[in-house]
Amino acid sequence: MQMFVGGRAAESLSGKRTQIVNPATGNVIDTIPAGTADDVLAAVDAAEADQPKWANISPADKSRILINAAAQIRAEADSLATLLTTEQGKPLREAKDEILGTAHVFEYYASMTGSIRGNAASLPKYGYMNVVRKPIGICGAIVPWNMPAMIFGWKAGAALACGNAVVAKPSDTAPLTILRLAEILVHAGVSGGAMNVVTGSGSVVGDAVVRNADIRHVSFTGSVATGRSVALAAAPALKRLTLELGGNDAFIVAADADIDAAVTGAVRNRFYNCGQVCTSAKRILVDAKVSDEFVRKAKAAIEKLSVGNGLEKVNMGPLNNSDQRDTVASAVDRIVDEGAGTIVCGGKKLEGKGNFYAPTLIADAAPDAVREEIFGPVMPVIVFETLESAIEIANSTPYGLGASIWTKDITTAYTAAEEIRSGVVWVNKHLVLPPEIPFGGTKDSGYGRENGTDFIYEFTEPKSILISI
Ligand code: TXE
Repeated sequence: MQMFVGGRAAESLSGKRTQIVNPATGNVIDTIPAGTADDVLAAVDAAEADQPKWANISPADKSRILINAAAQIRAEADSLATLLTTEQGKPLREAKDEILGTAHVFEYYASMTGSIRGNAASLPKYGYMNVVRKPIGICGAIVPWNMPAMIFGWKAGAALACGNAVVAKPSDTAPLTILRLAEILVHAGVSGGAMNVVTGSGSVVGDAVVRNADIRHVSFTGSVATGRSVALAAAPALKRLTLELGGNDAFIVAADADIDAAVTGAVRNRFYNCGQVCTSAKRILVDAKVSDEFVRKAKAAIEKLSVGNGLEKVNMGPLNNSDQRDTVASAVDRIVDEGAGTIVCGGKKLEGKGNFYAPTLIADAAPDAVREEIFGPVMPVIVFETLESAIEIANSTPYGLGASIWTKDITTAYTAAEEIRSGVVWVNKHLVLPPEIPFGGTKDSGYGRENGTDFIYEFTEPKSILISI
C-alpha cells in the first residue's frame, strides 16, 4: 500500500519500503513506504492548505460526510476485518467488532459536529461575552498496533468533527487498515489535505509529528516510556497533548459476586485481542472466600480457548509482533523464577510459525510481581482478605486507567468506585468503551480524555470575544 498525503496515495520521498508481516504465519503480506521527516512536512503543507476549507464546511455537511464514511466502513466490514486480522492477528470476529465499532465512532462524531460550542454571557457594564471553540488547526494522531482502526477513529473522528486537519502516524506493524479508512474518509468528502497518514517508524515519522511546530496538538496512544519521550519532545513547541499510556487494570471479585459471571467476564476480557488492550482486566483480585472456586472455573474456561490463525474459527490469535511475545514470555518466566505465583495452565510460547503464546493462568500471584503491565494473554489471580486491602492493591501500581468491581452490594461498589484511582471504574462489567464514554487515565496512564463530550476540550481551543456596548 501507499501512504496518504493531501488526500492522495503517495510514496515516501525516501523511496524505501517496509514489510508488513502476518503475525500468525510470519509471511510478508504487503509493504508500506518508510516515511521520513520530509514526508511529514509534505503532509503538514497539505493539511495547512486544506484545513480552513474543512473547518468552513457547515456542521450539517461535516456530519453527512462522516455518516457517509461510516456507511462505507459498514459496507466494507468483511474485507476491512480480514485486512485487520491479517496484519494485527486478532480473530476475525473481534476484527469485525472493531471495524463496526469504528463505524459507530464516526457516527458518534457525526452526531457531535453541531455541538462544538462554547458559552455566552451578558456582562453588565461590559457587554456580551462569547466564548467560541475554534479548531486547533492540525492535529497529530499517533496510533498503536493493538486496536488500530478503533483508536484511529477516536483521534481522527474527534479532530475532524472539530474542524481540524489530521496527520496520522500508524504503528509500523499495523498500518494497512488505517490507510484504507483514511481513503474512505476522503472519498466520503473530507477535504483531501485534512486527512493524511504518514507511515514509518516511531523514531523518525512519529518524532517528526511530535516536533513539528505547525502541528498544534498530538494525541498519542502507546507505552509509558514513549509517552514520556513524546511529552519531552513536544515541550519546545508548547504543544498540547492527549496521552493514553496503557494500564494495569484491577478486576476485583467480591465474595458476594456472581462468580460465574465474573469468571466469564474476566476470561473474555483478559484474552480478548490476545490480552493486548490498554484497559483489559490485567490483575484479577479475588476474595479469599471464593478464590479456589474462581481459579477452578477460570482454568476450565481458559483450557477451552482455541488458539490459532485469526482467519480460522479460533478464540485467540497470536501476539502482534515477536518482540511483544518475548516481553510477555520473560514477564511470566520472571514470576515463576521469583516463586511469585503458580502456573495453573499455559506459561509458554507455542511451537510453530507465528507469535503464539498459550493462554496463561497464574494463581496466588504476589501483587508486587505484577505491578508492571503484562500486555499479553496472562491472567494473574491475586487473593485478598478485605475490600480495603483489595483497593490498596488496585492502587499500588503506577497506572490509573481502568478498574472494575464485581459485587451485588451497592456499598462495596460505591466504595471501590470512589477509592480506586483510575479514569474509568466499571461495576459488574469491564472494557465496555463506546465512544459516548470519556476515556483516559490518571498517574502514569497519561492525561486528557478522548470521546464522550470531553473531546471538545482536547481538540478545540476557546476564543473569548467581548462585544462592548
Ligand atoms: O509502543 P510504543 P510499542 C504498551 C504495551 C507494549 C508496549 C510497547 O505494554 O508492550 O507499550 O509497545 C509510535 N515519537 N502499549 O513498542 O513505542 C509507534 O510507532 C513518536 C500500550 O508498540 O509506545 C507507534 O505508532 N511516536 C498501548 C506508537 O508510538 C513514537 C498500546 C506506540 O508505540 C515514538 C500499545 C517516538 N519517539 C502498546 N516511538 C496502549 N496504551 O494501549 C514510537 N512511536
